[in-house]
Amino acid sequence: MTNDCLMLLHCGKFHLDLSRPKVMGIVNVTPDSFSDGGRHLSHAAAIAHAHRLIVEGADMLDIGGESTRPGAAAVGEQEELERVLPVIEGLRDIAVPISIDTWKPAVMRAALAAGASMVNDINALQAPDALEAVAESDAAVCLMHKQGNPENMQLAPRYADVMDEVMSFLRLRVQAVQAAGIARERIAIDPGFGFGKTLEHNLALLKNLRDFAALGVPVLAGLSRKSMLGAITGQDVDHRQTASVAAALIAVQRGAAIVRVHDVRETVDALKVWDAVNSENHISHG
Ligand code: 9MG
Repeated sequence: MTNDCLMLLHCGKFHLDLSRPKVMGIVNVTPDSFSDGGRHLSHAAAIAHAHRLIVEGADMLDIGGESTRPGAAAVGEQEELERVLPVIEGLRDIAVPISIDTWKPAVMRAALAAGASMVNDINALQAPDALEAVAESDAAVCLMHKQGNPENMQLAPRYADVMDEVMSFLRLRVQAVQAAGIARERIAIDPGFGFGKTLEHNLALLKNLRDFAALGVPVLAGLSRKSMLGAITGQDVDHRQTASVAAALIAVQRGAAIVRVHDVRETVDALKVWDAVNSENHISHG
């Protein structure tokens, strides 16, 4: 599938060609993800899961040690480091970029030193010292919009105009990040589906996702298994795979360059079908 943004994303030694959409596989290293008791087993399970996602076709991995679900409490820096670092170190030699999902500068620095080449920050590098932590590396960064924090963000999301506010926020953050010395080729943006948004807000963002591409940097969309899909389908979180694949396809159709997903194999297959229909080099019938 050719996407209309002919862009590269520079993630350390990796230069991702985004003329075709990329699939970012989610590896959560939180107690509820690999709840097998001991820490060593959790790390081994997370590493095995990451390898499985690569076999299934993930173009990159997003590793996180702090849950960002609505209502989730923050974890301490040391705890987060103990969760994610052994996993990143265990994946150091894989052939796809590793993104670290964190808003904490100390975790960013340690993860980048351990082999990560992208920072996925739900706080858009607004924490003190976060800009510097990424600027002193050659890593890429994803700047996400949110209203509030995971603990309180779904209590009463409110916008005068959700598109206008999210676009303005991301425009300003791209400017701030560039001013800190991070080149445009290292920046992606994300409207932050479900982060301080009602179903109506999320639908408005998805309908108008293409407008974000006008900011001139790749758009990442994370819709996988989110409660907006539960609200639409009536399915609980364990039965939102079909809705998640549909949402990823819609996001790509509307200009997303990267989709962040749990169900890599299914998303990759769906994108292959889409690509076969949309690519210029159709299979000919002889
Ligand atoms: C960590 N995380 C959870 N949901 C996310 C989303 O939608 N986008 C990004 N960038 N990160 C997310």
